[in-house]
Amino acid sequence: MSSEQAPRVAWQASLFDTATDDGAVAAQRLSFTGLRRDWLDERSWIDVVPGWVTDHGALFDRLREIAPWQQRTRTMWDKDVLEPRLVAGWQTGERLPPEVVELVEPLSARYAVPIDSCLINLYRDGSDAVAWHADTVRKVLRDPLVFTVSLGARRSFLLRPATGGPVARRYAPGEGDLIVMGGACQHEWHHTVPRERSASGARMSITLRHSRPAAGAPPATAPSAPAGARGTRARASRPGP
Ligand SMILES: O=C(O)CCC(=O)C(=O)O
Repeated sequence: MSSEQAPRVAWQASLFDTATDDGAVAAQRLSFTGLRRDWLDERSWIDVVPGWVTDHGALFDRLREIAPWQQRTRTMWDKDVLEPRLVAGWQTGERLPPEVVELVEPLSARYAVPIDSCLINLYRDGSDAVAWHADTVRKVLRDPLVFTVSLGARRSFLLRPATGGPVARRYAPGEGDLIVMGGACQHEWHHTVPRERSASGARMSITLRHSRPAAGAPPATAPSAPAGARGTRARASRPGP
């Protein structure tokens, strides 16, 4: 899918930006002052920064235009099916767009991790979704951090223990919010963006990850995932989450 074929979606992105010519709003851009940490249990946490990207509409439009979108397939019950979302990624070492580099730098500095992976997901409408899973980076790193910047319409982002059971936490990120999953989240918890008939338009999530440990972290001996924890099995020429 080339940039001439930027996906058409129902989201008039730039109408939703907070005016960045206002000095106070400009100061909030990529600032961590509104950060809240929610503990899921004694080992896993979620950081939330509402409205971290103030000009989220413009960023949505730009990435919709320039990202190398792909329709991936996944194997389910021995059949190849289309993944219900579009995904764009950059190989390790490939130059990220400056609009993404701008997000990576403050996150890398605050959380003391070398971010080296970026995948962007486009949920075109409420029928696009991602099933319960934990990110595969857990297999190579102990307690990886996963950063997600949500642009566009708000969608449910749910968490439950990897061993199953009811939804334990609900968020509704969109419009520039930042969510960071940390601690043992990828080992002991699962997350999902479910189908949502009432979704008000398209949502894009920029997911950023690291493949080397955080500064001062214990050695990267990844604990084995609890029973029931499994990764997604999407296939594409670019790396998965
Ligand atoms: O879109 C999101 O917020 C979640 C994406 C995700 O979990 C993934 O791609 O592994």
